[in-house]
Amino acid sequence: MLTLYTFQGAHGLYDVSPFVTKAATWLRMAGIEFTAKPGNPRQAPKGKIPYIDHDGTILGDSSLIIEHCREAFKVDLDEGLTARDKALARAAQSMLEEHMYFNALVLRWGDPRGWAVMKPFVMELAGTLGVPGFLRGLVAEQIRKGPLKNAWFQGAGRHAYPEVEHTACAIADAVSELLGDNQYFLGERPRTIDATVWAFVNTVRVFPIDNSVRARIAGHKNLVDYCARMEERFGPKR
Ligand SMILES: N[C@@H](CCC(=O)N[C@@H](CS)C(=O)NCC(=O)O)C(=O)O
Repeated sequence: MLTLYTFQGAHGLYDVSPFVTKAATWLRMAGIEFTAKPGNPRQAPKGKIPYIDHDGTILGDSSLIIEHCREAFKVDLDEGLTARDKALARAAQSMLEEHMYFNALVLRWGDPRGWAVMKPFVMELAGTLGVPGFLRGLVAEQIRKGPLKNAWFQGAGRHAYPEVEHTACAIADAVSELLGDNQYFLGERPRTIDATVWAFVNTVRVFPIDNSVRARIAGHKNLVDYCARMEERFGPKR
């Protein structure tokens, strides 16, 4: 039995965390049945979500989860890829997970336009954890410090918001260029990298923050069509 520990959906997204969406999408792509349950970073093996419990094996990190499941369930979505395609997938993964992610973090948790959307969500989450109404605003501000600290140490958090948007737009342009006319990121077949590309692009595309990054993605027809294609075929459901 496989349990995926997640955050929570919002605004039509399967999960507000692109890493959770990536893992859940890959499991769907691989045809592996799983149950999704709310996770707790304090109980996660690496202090982060997602993590899994697979017949008693507890494992954190979306990429390690995918590697584990690939072996355990004998599914290889990347069969026959060239070394160059694998390298391209690795580059795209790093660009989205280690760079775009932190820019999106700043635009969600730091930029007032993002925080206006995030704060009610975090307050509601605090409510589900039993925090009384009058304290939820304070608790949300406290929780906000965590992601902002992470973004500060990574570096994105030290830039002005327009600079962060500029970088995130450049990444969106790069993904669009690399996708080109392909149906999926590396061609006509969905591969592991599509779980990452779709999760990160679609999360920024859908999360309702009024900034230039969303507008930039919306202006790339190939990205919009790709997101719709992935959603229809592999979008995980709660
Ligand atoms: N490399 C990890 C990153 C996971 C990650 O950053 N998760 C965030 C949510 S998007 C998290 O759990 N943050 C909680 C925290 O840092 O306390 C993966 O691929 O799963």
